[in-house]
Order: sequence, then C-alpha cells, then structure tokens
Amino acid sequence: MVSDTIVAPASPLMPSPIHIIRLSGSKVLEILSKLTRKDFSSKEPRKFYLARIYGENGEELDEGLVVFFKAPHSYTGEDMAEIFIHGNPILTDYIVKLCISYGARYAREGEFTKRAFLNGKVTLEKSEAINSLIRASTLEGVKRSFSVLKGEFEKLMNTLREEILDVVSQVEASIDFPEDVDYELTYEEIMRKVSELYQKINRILSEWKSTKTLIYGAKCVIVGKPNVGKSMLFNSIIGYSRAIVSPIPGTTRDFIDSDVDIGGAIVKIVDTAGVRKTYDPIEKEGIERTLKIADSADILICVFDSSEKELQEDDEEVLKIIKASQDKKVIIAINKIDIGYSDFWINLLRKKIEEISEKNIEGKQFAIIPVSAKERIGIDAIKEEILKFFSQSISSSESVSIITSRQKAVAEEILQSVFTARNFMVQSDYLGTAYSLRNAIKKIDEMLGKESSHEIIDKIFSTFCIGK
Ligand SMILES: Nc1nc2c(ncn2[C@@H]2O[C@H](COP(=O)(O)OP(=O)(O)OP(=O)(O)O)[C@@H](O)[C@H]2O)c(=O)[nH]1
Ligand SMILES: [Mg+2]
Repeated sequence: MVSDTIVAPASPLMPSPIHIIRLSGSKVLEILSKLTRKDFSSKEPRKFYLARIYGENGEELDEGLVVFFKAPHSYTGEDMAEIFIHGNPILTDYIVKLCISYGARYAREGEFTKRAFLNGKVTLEKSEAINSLIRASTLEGVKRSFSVLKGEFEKLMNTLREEILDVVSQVEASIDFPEDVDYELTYEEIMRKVSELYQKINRILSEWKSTKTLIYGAKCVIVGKPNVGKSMLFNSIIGYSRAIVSPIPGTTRDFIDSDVDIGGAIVKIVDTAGVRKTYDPIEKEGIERTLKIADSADILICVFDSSEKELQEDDEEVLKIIKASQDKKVIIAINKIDIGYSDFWINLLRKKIEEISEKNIEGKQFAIIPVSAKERIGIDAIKEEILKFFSQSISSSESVSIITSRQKAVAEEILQSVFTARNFMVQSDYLGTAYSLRNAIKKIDEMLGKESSHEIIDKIFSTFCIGK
C-alpha cells in the first residue's frame, strides 16, 4: 500500500473560471485542516463544503469548494481530496506548494490513476481508457474509450479467456486420460474451436487501425516539389499564416506542423520541404525529413503546380512517394488553378496515377482536387476528403476495440499463441496445444494488468498527464 501523500493541479495552469487541486494519501486530512482550518474527519465524506483557503501566515487567500473522500471510497482507493478554487495559475501553484510544505509531494504523471490501479480500483486497460478518453481526437474516439472504461473490453477478454480455458481443459483431459473415450469434444471439435478463437482475436485486432485514427487522430502531410504552393496551402488549411511563403524554390527547409479541428476531428497538418534533386546539404537534410514524415503519414496531400505546361522531373519524385504510399489516403491537390491549366493536369495526373498505382482512382483512397491556395478555392473539398478518412473509420468499426498500441501488441501475442496451438493440433500434439493455449490465457491476464511487470506499468502511466 502506497502511503505518501501526493498533490497536483488537475486542470491546466492558465487563467480559467475554476482550478482543481487533487490530493491523495495518508496526510490528506491533516493538510486540509491546515489549508482550511476545518476538521474534515468529522464531516460526511463525498460532499462539497464551502471553505476559506489560508496562506502560510494565516492570511485569507480564496474561498472554494472542498470534497473529501475517505479510503477506500475514492478514485485512488486512498484518502483523497479535491479543492475547487478560482482559476488563477499563481494562486493554484502557491496552494500546491503549500500542500508540499505540509507534507505532500508533487505527483508524477498519471500517479493518481496508477494508485487506483495498484489499489485494485481499476484494471490496466481501464486505466488506459481514462487516458485515451482525455486525449481522444474525435467524439467517436471518446465513446470507444468510454466503452473500455465501463468494462466492455474486460468482458470481451474474460469471455475469450473462458472459451480458451474450456478448450484447454478438454485438451488436457485427453492427455491425462487418453484411454477415457468419454471426452466432451472430439478432435474435430477442438480444431474448430481453436480456429474460431483465432478468427475472433483477428477480428478484435482488425479494429485497431480505425480506432487508432479515432482516438489518436491522423497525420496529414503535404508534399510536392519546391514552389508548387505547399506552404500557402498549409496556411489556407490551418486558417492563418504560419509558414513562410515565397517565390524562391526551397523556402521551407524543416517541416512545420499544426493541429487543426476539421469537422470535429483533430488532424495534424504538416508542411514539408519541397522534394527535388539538390546538392545543398541543408536542403538535402530537409528532403530526407520530408520523405521520413511522408512515410509516417495517414493522409498525403500531394501538390502539383497547374501553371506549368507539363510534369517536371522533380514531380516524378512526388509520384514515387505516391507509389510507395500503400495504404495511405492520397489527396492530389492541383494548385494554382487561378492561373493554371486545371483540366490538362487532372487528366495527366489521373493517367499517371493509374499507371503507378493499384489503387482505384475513383475509390475512397484517392481524390484529385483542383485548388487555388491563393484564392482559397478547393480548400473545403480537401477538408471534406480528410473528414472522409475519419468517417470510413467510424463505419468500419465496432464499438468494443483495442485502444492502445500496448493492447495491440498483447493481442498479437494472444493471436500468435492460438495460431501455434492450432499448428500443434494439426500434428495431434496435445501437449503443445495445451501449452500454447495456456500461454494465450497468460497474455489475456497481461492485457488486463493481472500479470504485468513494473516496467510496463510505469511506462503506461508515464504517458498520462500530471494530476490524472
Ligand atoms: N497564383 C497562385 N500563386 C500561388 C498559389 N499558391 C502559391 N502560390 C505562389 O507560389 C509561390 C510558392 O509558394 P509556397 O507556398 O512558398 O511554395 P512551397 O511549395 O511551399 O515552396 P517550397 O517551400 O520552396 O518548397 C509563392 O510565390 C506563392 O505566392 C496559388 O494558388 N495561386
Ligand atoms: Mg514551403
């Protein structure tokens, strides 16, 4: 049982109507009495009380609401308090420091939730759901996180565990009493059950890609040769002049990014250095970075300059990026249509892309959009295409899903164990089958945090905010 007392602001330190300070641990009552001159041990817990807050020399600082939670009936399972004060960052910071001088220490990232986990108040995947609920980039991502938080995923995992256990006990009975012909399941039935388990886990895993988008958002990278108008397009999409625009090719050297809300989805838009053959070492480094970040994108906006008469050698470099883009969504922006040959470029690029890509140009993954970054023509069409990427994720997903990359890695291990079990079964190796299925069960326990190492647990909570 952890007993030292932790304190942290649970709201961002900026001027706002209310700030909340959280405390958890054995000294909460003592600290509260020093702060408020009230004895909360004699008060009914889990109720709001109006209280004055006093400074170190007894001066009145503020008046706010205080709630005390008596262990184990609190978020962390320990004695806890939440203090609601006026949202001045200097005041909040002062009160937090005061709590520290009264015996608390500053909480680490996610430490409140970590204590809740260690005290058995939440399972590991539910702790992760709290974090992803706070960070989700879309409302749908919030809903998915909440479905895990309310136990839907735990239920799914427990059912899976039961099903595997059921098969394991049959397989183990066949090993222990081979002469006993009264098995409930025949070889074929075990085989069928193992295959069904495999498919079920595979289905859970296949939801990850769309859930990942809905929770963690999408990265949308703008690429193109120099001077096609990438930076101007970037500024038009994000809605203000963030990147430098100039007629000199090679203006953008490093990539620049900005998070934007596009129709209720948070998208990271990235402007990059124009790709071309160059001997300038700094520009070369910039281009390497462009290629790297383009590789990590979910959506590519490939920009071409329609004021030119034909495709240039450097445009071919961009076509190579499109060719390598595989499962990314690609938006082709034919820019400068205010001074360019829009139809010529649409036809040209349509043909080029059909040549280099197996993707269906009319399909969901591809879009060719005539744009003028300067006149703000086609910007809404680009945003709509970005939004389609999210709506595809919503329609292709069920509501119970894996919500973190850790869960995905564990689910892959479960899948692998069941796959190995199936292979052993093919060879009628019951011992190997039972061993692999037991392994899958261990992994399910790991998924729910029953079998996790300290390192894994520390790593998970280190991604949380302070005060959560
Ligand atoms: N007429 C017209 N000019 C544009 C348009 N978009 C960009 N330009 C001009 O094209 C030039 C290059 O624009 P940038 O946005 O800096 O181009 P870039 O692709 O970021 O260039 P690099 O950073 O050098 O790779 C500037 O002079 C812009 O004013 C457009 O839609 N129409
Ligand atoms: Mg630029």
